[in-house]
Amino acid sequence: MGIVSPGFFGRRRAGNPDLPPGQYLTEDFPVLSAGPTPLVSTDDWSLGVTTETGEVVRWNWAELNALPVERFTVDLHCVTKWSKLGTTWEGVSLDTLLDGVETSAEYALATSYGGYTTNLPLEDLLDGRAWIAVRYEGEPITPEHGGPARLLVPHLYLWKSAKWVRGLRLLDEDQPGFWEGVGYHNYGDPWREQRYWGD
Ligand SMILES: Nc1nc2c(c(=O)[nH]1)N[C@H]1C(S)=C(S)[C@@H](COP(=O)(O)O)O[C@H]1N2
Ligand SMILES: [Mo]
Repeated sequence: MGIVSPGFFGRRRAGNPDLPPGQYLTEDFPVLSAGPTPLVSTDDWSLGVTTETGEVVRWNWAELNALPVERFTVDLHCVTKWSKLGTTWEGVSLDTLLDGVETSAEYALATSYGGYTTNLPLEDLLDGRAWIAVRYEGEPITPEHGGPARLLVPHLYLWKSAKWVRGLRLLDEDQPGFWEGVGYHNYGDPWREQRYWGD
């Protein structure tokens, strides 16, 4: 019989390779909103991309849904330590959306109905890593989870996934968003546990 450290098995039991450090699994879908839920009708909804030169490209609901909609399954990691694995969404990839947008900006600030903002490098929105999601588990996204449309950037902590998204500002200089401005990490990689400023 070999010598086996109990700590090794303990970690193996707890260790889910899909779970970033410090996170726990949850089956339900918590709602985290910094303010009231804005109720935005799809008749009124639009998404505007504003480039660093001030050019605006805008899609209304029908125009967004006329773009190729992808179905994708991703894991969600909230900075408050819950993770939800294997969530399935439908939405338009930011690669598709930004395809015809002329820009040399390096940063993006997502803006939401209700006033929320969050920032990230523009490249993190590209290469199949970010979507404007319009459906969750086969149904329209409920208002509390960001419907009619939310940004999803699942490789970063979930505060980067702006609910009720209404715009993307493409910027030459980084501009902190709502949580980033009060001490959350500017980038927010769950695998490097970048929760707060200085992590
Ligand atoms: N517009 C907006 N988007 C937001 C937030 C918010 O308060 N307002 N909260 C963020 C945070 S901290 C998290 S964890 C997720 C929560 O998404 P959920 O409520 O669908 O779980 O939304 C993010 N997007
Ligand atoms: Mo969060």
